Amino acid sequence: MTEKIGEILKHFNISGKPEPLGNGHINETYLVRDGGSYVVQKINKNVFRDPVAVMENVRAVTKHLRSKIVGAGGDPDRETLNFLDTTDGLPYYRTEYGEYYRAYVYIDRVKSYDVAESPELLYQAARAFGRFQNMLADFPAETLHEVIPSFHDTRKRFSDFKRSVEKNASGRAGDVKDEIGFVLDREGDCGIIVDALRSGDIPVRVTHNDTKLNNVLFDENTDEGVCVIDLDTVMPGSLLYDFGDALRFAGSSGAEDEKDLSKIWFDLTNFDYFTKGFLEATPSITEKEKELLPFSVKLMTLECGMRFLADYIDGDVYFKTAYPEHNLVRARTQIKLVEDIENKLDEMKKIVNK
Ligand code: ADP
Ligand code: GN1
Ligand code: MG
Repeated sequence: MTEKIGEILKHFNISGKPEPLGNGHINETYLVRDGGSYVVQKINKNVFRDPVAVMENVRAVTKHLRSKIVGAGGDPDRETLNFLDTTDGLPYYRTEYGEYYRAYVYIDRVKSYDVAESPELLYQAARAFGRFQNMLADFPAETLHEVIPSFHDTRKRFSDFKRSVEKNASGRAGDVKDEIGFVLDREGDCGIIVDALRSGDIPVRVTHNDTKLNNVLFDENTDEGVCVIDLDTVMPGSLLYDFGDALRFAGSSGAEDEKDLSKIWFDLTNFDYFTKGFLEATPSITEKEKELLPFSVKLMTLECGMRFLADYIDGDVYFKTAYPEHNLVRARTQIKLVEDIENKLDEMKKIVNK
């Protein structure tokens, strides 16, 4: 059971007709134009088991970002999210059915992209994500809740994947043997970043952890990266998660759910522009992190591919899908990208060292 969205708005003291917004895979997102414009989101409770903890993280992070933006002479109403309290003074509204909603100010005159339309856009995205990480460099990591435990622990993702295949809840595993084999052949890669974090070879940082291109808003006129959004997964992590995951998505020649695999490859020009923007914005990057940049793109793409494939085999219980094969189509683009990245790792290393 859910409450009508119109009822929800009252608790944030806003009114208007909600329209669906964006192409996120997790939350239900609406744009509401009132006197001002607002984004209202229903938090996905299947993904975020503790929405109160999510909101504590997000509020603390945006407060920190706000003070950094003000300190740098920026515009805090545009460069970070600004959440509304409910009429009860809470950062979320809980319905009688136990669903959680939140609202924040819609940032106007921006664009959001689901595919990289130009290398310059990637340069801008990289600067925005790099800046974001930099602004959180002195955020007290220990105060953040781990809202999705082991989110980018690829070794754990691999064992979850194997469990999904064994369980075969949807009965689909038999139809995707080649894809399953592709993932299983790469078990050896899965521990490399988590082990480097555990041994202290690379530092733990506060990271975004979901650096999809459509989680940056770009200025409508200048295409500059204005604001990093979708802050639910901000947690302690590795710089490599943000770098790799961003290029998994934006380094691709096509959409994440492109059905024609002949249109999917890993674009080295995109990689070049993103790497340039990211390195410029993250002066504290260590030599070891730099060395692992190309590999991180492969690993984060493999991780996402195994998550899509596992969800297909589980029966589409995690990611939003628009049609029955959607998760499989997504898994196949990721697999195609991993194959291509494997062939391009040497060129990617040269670009990083340039
Ligand atoms: P999800 O977790 O489902 O990905 P997001 O918070 O990323 O949810 O929101 C989904 C999409 O809504 C974004 O990718 C973006 O396109 C759009 N969006 C969200 N907030 C804003 C905003 N303040 N201004 C403009 N577009 C937004
Ligand atoms: C989800 O929420 P969204 O659409 O920005 C997912 C990411 C995946 C991505 C794949 C909390 O991101 O981890 O990489 O889909 N977010 C969560 O497109 O699981
Ligand atoms: Mg998103």
